[in-house]
Amino acid sequence: MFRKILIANRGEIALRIIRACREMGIKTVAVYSEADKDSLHVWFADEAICIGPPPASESYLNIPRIISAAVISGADAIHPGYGFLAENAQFAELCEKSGFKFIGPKPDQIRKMGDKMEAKRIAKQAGVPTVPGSDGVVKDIDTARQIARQIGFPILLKAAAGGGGKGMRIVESEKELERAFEQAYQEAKAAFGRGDLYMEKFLEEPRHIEIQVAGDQYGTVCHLSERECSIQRKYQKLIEESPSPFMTPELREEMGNAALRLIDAIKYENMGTVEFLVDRHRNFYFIEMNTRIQVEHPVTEEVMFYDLIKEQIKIAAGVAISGKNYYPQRHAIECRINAEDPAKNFIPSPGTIQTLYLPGGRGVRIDTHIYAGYTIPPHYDSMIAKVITVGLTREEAINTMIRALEEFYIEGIQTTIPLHLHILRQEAFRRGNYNTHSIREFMESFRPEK
Ligand code: MV4
Repeated sequence: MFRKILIANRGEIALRIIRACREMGIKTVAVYSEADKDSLHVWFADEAICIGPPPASESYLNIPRIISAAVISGADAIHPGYGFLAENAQFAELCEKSGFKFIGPKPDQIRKMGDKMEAKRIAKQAGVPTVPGSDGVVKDIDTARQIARQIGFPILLKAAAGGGGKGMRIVESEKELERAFEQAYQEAKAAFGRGDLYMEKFLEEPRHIEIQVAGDQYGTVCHLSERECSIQRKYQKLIEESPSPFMTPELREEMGNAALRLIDAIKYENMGTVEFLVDRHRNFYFIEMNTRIQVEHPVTEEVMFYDLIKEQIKIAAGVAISGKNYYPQRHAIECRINAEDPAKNFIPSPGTIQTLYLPGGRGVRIDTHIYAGYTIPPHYDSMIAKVITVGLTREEAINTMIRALEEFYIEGIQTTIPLHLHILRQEAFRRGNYNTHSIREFMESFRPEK
């Protein structure tokens, strides 16, 4: 097992990893930017090293500084968390070349799944259903027109280098195609340095359901069932839950096996997530794979009684997994609390937390790095806490969540808590009758008091 792990991240996920390490008897090294000197991850780690000024490009994304911190501290492994360098193949490569175990997949596995078209090609070859569309890059507008005629409108243009919704464009008819193609290409080129586009049939009102997977260094794979993440705004997830209210035992078996075929095809080693869109007829289609631990991993932990971070560390250290799949035994929901003002179009609301009461009691888990007196810096992601509730039934988990969010008391900044409460009280949500478009309706009836 590792003796000392450097955590190349900040905020709640850095804390989450530090806590797992402490329980495993592994020493921890925090890295932090000048803006994070009063952060809890700095306090809770055994050692902490300042790696630069507030902008992420000069600190949490600065590879030479992080590797230097690992050298100085004598760490034997690096955990990237999520975001920042978690899916940077070059970073993973450099960690290993510098003698540190990267707690994540092999660089070529990150690379393959990072290229969304390549990922889709591998999935298709492994017998995983994919959305009908182009086979690879759509080279020019004539090819685009030809494929669109085959699959039918509406179609979706996606950036090969994209992911997470960036650089996507819906095209309703042939007369819009040429302009959309040009715009999407330029946008992708500006955002990712690569304009390549691929095309898919646009699915109407799909659900976003993802399968948690794990693979070890000996080729053994398993899945840990699904999370439903259909409640998203601007491709940022707001609420996640497990099991999905739309799931059936048969669909879970099929989607789980499909996810395993994909990771088996690349001999994936690490925790990972295979994302699918599911239509109203329960047809499912692979869209992308995330080769990291995810923000919403706690909902899986709470329904399985399985510590995903500890298991991830063990896999990196060469421990074998059993190969048996896991199924939800309870129901869990997560609400992501952001320091944003939902009354002012979600404008970020950094600042000092004057007063704080965090909810507790039965069935409530809070993953957060905030405390009374803490100043939220403006430089990073606005997520400040995750509230996870668990119950024997979905209804119980929802009712506990409402109770917990009503108890959550925070002064000094604005948060997305009022929006969460509004969504949790919607009849459609309570019935489990929602999809990736439902957020629009929920927002329309949302009247934040001011
Ligand atoms: C789609 C789609 C409909 N049809 N692909 C958005 C983020 C990226 N991961 C994939 N996304 C979508 N791809 C086809 N062929 C609709 C979405 C989509 C979406 C997906 C998941 C969660 C929320 C979403 C909100 C709008 C659109």
